[in-house]
Amino acid sequence: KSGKAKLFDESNFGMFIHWGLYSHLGGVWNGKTYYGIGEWIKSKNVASIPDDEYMAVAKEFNPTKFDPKAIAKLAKDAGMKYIVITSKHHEGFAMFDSKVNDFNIVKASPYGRDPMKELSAACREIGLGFGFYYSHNQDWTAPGGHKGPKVDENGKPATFKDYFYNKCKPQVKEICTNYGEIDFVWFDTPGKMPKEYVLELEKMVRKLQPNAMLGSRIGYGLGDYASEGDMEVPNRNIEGLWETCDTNNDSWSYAWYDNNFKSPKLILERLIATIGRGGTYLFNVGPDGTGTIPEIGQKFLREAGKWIKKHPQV
Ligand code: JFZ
Repeated sequence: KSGKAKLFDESNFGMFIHWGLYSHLGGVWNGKTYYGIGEWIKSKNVASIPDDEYMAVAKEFNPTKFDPKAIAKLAKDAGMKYIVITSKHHEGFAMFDSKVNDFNIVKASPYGRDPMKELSAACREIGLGFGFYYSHNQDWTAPGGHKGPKVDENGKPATFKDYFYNKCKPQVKEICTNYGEIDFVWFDTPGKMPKEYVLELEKMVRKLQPNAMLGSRIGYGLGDYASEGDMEVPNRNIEGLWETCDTNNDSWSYAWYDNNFKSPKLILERLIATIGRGGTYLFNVGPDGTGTIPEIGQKFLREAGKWIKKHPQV
């Protein structure tokens, strides 16, 4: 394999990072714990948090312990070849410096810095690939976003088209412009997003980042590789380039109660089963609201990495 598929096809092990305002909540709202996947806490079926209250969480979000170099080093020590991180999850909060929408880490949080600038630089420096997750269809706080408010700040009806041109497309442009060359754009949950918009995104990403790989979750079969079901290792061989994403415990994002960390042995078993079937294993960690990855998860990854390094590539 050559060209852009090279990193993906020959690397086979990457770090996925879910990190956002939900990481600060860690599975708790108003003193009550909500079990399940932490990044969904706002949704109707979980804590059903009103938009204004959820958006106000940004004022408390100050991840001063976030250490991009240490995270890049951890991925490297684990034997991983790249990092894919949530630039914006369904909650709608941009974890990067966005000029087109104020609900972002630089403008709306006391942290006031762009952690993605530093993480992308740290990856490049240490020789890792880098890419962004972006929730293109679901946006729970943007007027017109899928499962978002139906009216804007002035009470005027907002459509998906409004969301798409005011926030989604310009933000995808930002992540494809301001962080140098990136290796992945990982869209998610396309649902019933109209095809015309998905095509527009695809066209723009291909133009701005011709070497970036797009996963199949952009929708309409447009990706460069298949992203198979979450949190499982497919039990059969699959044709073509494919990935499975899995997480280090039971939630994608940090949740205080989630201590079910996969042992080094289990990480290696799942990695080998995936690679043995021709796939790539994208393994997720969830930093907490301070920016720290739970210590036990770090330890297990390093131990798995030690074993991998005993078997160097030739
Ligand atoms: C999505 C997100 O809703 C979730 O929060 C997380 O980010 C995960 C990686 O992706 O959830 C999905 C998407 C697709 C499937 C399952 C869960 N799927 O295809 O089986």
